[in-house]
Amino acid sequence: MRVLPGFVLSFLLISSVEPHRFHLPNAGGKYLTKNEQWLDQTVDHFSPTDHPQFKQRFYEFIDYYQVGGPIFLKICGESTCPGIPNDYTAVLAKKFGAALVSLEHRYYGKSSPFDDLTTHNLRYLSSKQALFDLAVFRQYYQESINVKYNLSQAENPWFVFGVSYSGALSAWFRLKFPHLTCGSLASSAVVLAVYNFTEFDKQIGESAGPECKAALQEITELVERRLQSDRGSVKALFGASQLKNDVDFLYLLADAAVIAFQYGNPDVLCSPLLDAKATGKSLVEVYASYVKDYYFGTFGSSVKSYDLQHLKNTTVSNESGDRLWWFQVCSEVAYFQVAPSNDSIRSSRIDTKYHLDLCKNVFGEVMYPDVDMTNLYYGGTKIAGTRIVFTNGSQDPWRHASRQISSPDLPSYIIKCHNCGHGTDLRGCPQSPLSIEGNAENCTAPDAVHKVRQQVINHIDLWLSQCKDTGPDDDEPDMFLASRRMISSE
Ligand SMILES: *[C@@H]1O[C@H](CO)[C@@H](O)[C@H](O)[C@H]1NC(C)=O
Ligand SMILES: *[C@@H]1O[C@H](CO)[C@@H](O)[C@H](O)[C@H]1NC(C)=O
Ligand SMILES: *[C@@H]1O[C@H](CO)[C@@H](O)[C@H](O)[C@H]1NC(C)=O
Ligand SMILES: *[C@@H]1O[C@H](CO)[C@@H](O)[C@H](O)[C@H]1NC(C)=O
Ligand SMILES: *[C@@H]1O[C@H](CO)[C@@H](O)[C@H](O)[C@H]1NC(C)=O
Ligand SMILES: *[C@@H]1O[C@H](CO)[C@@H](O)[C@H](O)[C@H]1NC(C)=O
Ligand SMILES: CC(=O)N[C@H]1CO[C@H](CO)[C@@H](O)[C@@H]1O
Repeated sequence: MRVLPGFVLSFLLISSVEPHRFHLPNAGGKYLTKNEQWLDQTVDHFSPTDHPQFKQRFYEFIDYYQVGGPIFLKICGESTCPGIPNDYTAVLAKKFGAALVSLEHRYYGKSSPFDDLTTHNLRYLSSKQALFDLAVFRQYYQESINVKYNLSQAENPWFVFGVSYSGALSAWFRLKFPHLTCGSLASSAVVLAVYNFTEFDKQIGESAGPECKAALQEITELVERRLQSDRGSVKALFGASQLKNDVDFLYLLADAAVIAFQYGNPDVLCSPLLDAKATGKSLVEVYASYVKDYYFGTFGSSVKSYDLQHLKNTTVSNESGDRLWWFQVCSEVAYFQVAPSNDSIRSSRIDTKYHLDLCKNVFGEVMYPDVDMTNLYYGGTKIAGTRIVFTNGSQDPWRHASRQISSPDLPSYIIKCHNCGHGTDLRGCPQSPLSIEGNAENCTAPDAVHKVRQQVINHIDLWLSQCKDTGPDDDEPDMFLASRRMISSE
């Protein structure tokens, strides 16, 4: 998943759209607020001597807030953060009488510490710095809401939320700063850094089912063959002539199939392919129509995201997210979506070396994602935090980088249905077009979504109420009463 900075489509705003980034469909203009506020943030939290600052963007929405109630921090991940969308987190905020706040991730959107994104300037782009940003913001905002309500030293109960990479940040925030939040929702949270992420392709095969999978494999073979004989025409057929490197092109083709399953539209892809098989139409041509109409059209991805020239561009723009996320991939988390050695859907030319070469090419120096250090720092699937609720969608290829097992302190739920993908608990299905408030009526098993949502609500309710008893500071004013029960029961 390349997951996200924003471009406007006529009816849908997608924040960044390739599957090697987790591209999450965006809110399409339905925001509770887009009113930017700014925080002076430290560029390097780990330097003992040097403390330059940059401006980091955040948003607040307090219409649902009942004084003394909880503060919900919705973590923004690897994309521009244009505001606070009126999504399912907002539904929860209303239910709990919570203030909603959201901080843009450093470097993305308008929160870049540097004017130029050279490799050297990206040295402060990491999840570790981002978590520290969240901690600083949490303290800053607590003070500012105290001032607003003329309270001193008050501590509201906080809860953090995130999906995908920001879901991992949500879990990691609770792990590393347990005194700053009562709990965390980690939706489709990729907490395990994986070097050769072959399970990703395998899950696509399982989500597709045997016939659609076989059709996709046949397409890969046919395209590979045509790349040998007539490279130019097959790229042109997909509108991707600008990609000089054949494997970049094959990567685009793999991603295009992934998003159908990742975001809950399997039939948009598989129905026409199975029909082509049955009626003898050209599979490659039918796939090319899908890529152009759906992946580039409806979904809003672009060929550019796969173009090395674009990834090398160091100018700060609304399209910098591709480069920034690759930097995090190449340095910290990998998730290299390499072809499994057997029964792969994607081309076997998409291998480990392809990814390492891309990193070297784009950033101009040898980079090696130190996944062992990342997992050592956070614990991977053995994360030893408490009060974190994990959710996964059954069809989502990313779920294999999420937590595997459930325990009382770290409950984990899987939502099973034909179109349950990435972040389904918060976003519903399908996610393109997205029903911004996360309506689940078009999930093939709405009850599966409702059940997990109810569990999530129960955990939030319980953990907010327990927060005061176990909080670090017994002298706090008794501000937690409002959070002991939800404001409304549905
Ligand atoms: C970036 O901004 C330009 C100019 O404002 C706009 O035309 C373009 O669609 C935007 N692209 C994205 C990806 O948001
Ligand atoms: C704030 O609280 C102080 C002390 O309780 C009080 O004197 C003051 O009038 C309050 N100010 C506002 C704006 O409510
Ligand atoms: C990843 O795959 C490559 C190529 O198959 C192999 O050489 C390497 O040892 C693998 N690395 C890990 C950490 O699995
Ligand atoms: C780099 O990106 C900027 C902003 O999108 C654009 O104006 C510029 O032309 C790009 N440079 C190259 C060499 O493509
Ligand atoms: C390779 O995949 C096929 C199809 O799933 C399976 O039947 C076969 O056993 C696999 N071979 C190996 C060596 O894993
Ligand atoms: C569910 O699907 C129907 C038919 O496509 C559509 O009209 C309706 O708007 C969808 N509902 C939601 C909440 O997306
Ligand atoms: C609780 C639960 O079902 N978690 C699932 C999350 O995804 C992983 C990977 O598929 C499963 O192994 C877990 O069972």
